[in-house]
Amino acid sequence: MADIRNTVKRFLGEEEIEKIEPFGEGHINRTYFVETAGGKKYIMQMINNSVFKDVEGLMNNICRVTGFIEEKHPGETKTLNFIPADDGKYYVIDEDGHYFRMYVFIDNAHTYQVADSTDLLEKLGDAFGDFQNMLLDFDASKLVEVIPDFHNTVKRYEAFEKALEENLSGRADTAAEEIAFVKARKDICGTYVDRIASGELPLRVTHNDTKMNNVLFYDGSNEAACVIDLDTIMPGVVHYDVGDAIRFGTATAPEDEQDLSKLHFDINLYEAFIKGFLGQCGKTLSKAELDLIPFSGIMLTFECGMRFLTDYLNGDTYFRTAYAEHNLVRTRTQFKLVYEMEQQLPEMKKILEKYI
Ligand code: ADP
Ligand code: GN1
Ligand code: MG
Repeated sequence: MADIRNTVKRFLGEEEIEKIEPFGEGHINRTYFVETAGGKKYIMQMINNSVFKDVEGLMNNICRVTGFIEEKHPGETKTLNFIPADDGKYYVIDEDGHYFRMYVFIDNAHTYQVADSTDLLEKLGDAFGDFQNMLLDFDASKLVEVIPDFHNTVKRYEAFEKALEENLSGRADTAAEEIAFVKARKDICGTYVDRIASGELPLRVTHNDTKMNNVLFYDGSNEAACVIDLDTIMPGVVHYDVGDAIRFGTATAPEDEQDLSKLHFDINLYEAFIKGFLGQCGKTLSKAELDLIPFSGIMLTFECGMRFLTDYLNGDTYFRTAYAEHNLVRTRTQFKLVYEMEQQLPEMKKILEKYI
C-alpha cells in the first residue's frame, strides 16, 4: 500500500510534516488535514476516481475557475488556492493508482451541517449568489462536463427504474413506500431538463453541489469565507444551485436523521436564503428563471432522494455509507422534505415575489 507521506511530499517537497489526519464528512472523496512542522496547513483529498473518471479534465476545470476568481479578487480568499505537485500538475497519482490534490487550508473557519439561524441562511444565499456573479462572464465552453447529466432528473429517473428492475441488493421490498413516492412524481422530472432543451432556461456556470457544508464561514464574525468542493462545476441552470442549497440548508435536521419527527422544511430559512441569493444576483436572472426558483427546492431534493434510493437498490455502490440502511434513511429525510415543500409551494412563490 502506498505511503500517504510520500504523496504529501510530492506537493510539499522536503517540508517536515507534523500531522496528517482524516477530515470532513463528504460522501464521495476522502479528505485529509495536513500540517507542517512550520505550522502551514493544507487540505489533501483523494479524488474518487470511479465517480470522477476524467481527473485531468476535473482539475483543469477547477484551476480555470479558481484562477478566474483569483484574478478578479487577488489575495481576498474568495476561492481555493491549489498547490502544484513536483511535476507541475495539480494532482498526483500514487503507487496504488489513487488520485490526490492539495490546497491551502482556510484557517479560523468552519462549516455547518444544520442551520442554526435565518442569518446563516441569508449569508449562505449571499455566498452562492456572489459565486454566481463572479462566474457570470466565465466562458462555460472552457469547462468539461465532469459528470455528464449530473442533474438530468429524467436520466436519474431512468437509472432508478433500472435499479428497481435489477434489484441487485434484493432490498426493493424494504423500500416499497419510497419507491411509490418516486413513481408518483415521474412527471416532474422534466421540469428543468425540458426547458433547457427548448432554450427557455439559459445555461450558466453552476457549482452543482451547493450543500451548506460546502461553504466556509469565518469563526467569530460568521461571515462566509468562500465556496469550496468545486468538483462539480459545470454548465447548468441556476436552479441546480438554488435547489440544492434549499434542500440542505432549510432542513431542521441532518441529511441522515433517523428520527423524522425532528426533520422539517423551515420556510423561514428558505426566505432568508432567497433574500441573500437574490440580493446578490437576482437582477441577472430572467423572468423564466425566477418563476421556477420556488420549485427548485422540490426538484433537487426529490432528485437527491431518488439518487440515495437508487444507490440503496444497487447495494450502496456510489455514496459512502456507515451502516446498511444509511441510504434508505437518507432517502426518507429527502422525501419528507419534498412532501413538506410541496405543501408550502404557494407560500414559497409569494416569498419569492417579495424579493424580486
Ligand atoms: P467532500 O467532497 O468530501 O464533501 P469537501 O471539499 O467539501 O469534500 O471538504 C470536506 C470538508 O473539509 C469541508 O466540509 C470542510 O469542513 C473542510 N475543508 C475543505 N476545504 C477546506 C479549506 N480549504 N479550509 C478549511 N477547511 C476545509
Ligand atoms: C455528494 O461529495 P459531497 O458529499 O459534497 C454528491 C452530491 C449529493 C450529496 C448529497 C459528486 O456530495 O451530488 O447532493 O453527496 N456529490 C457527487 O449529500 O455525487
Ligand atoms: Mg463537500
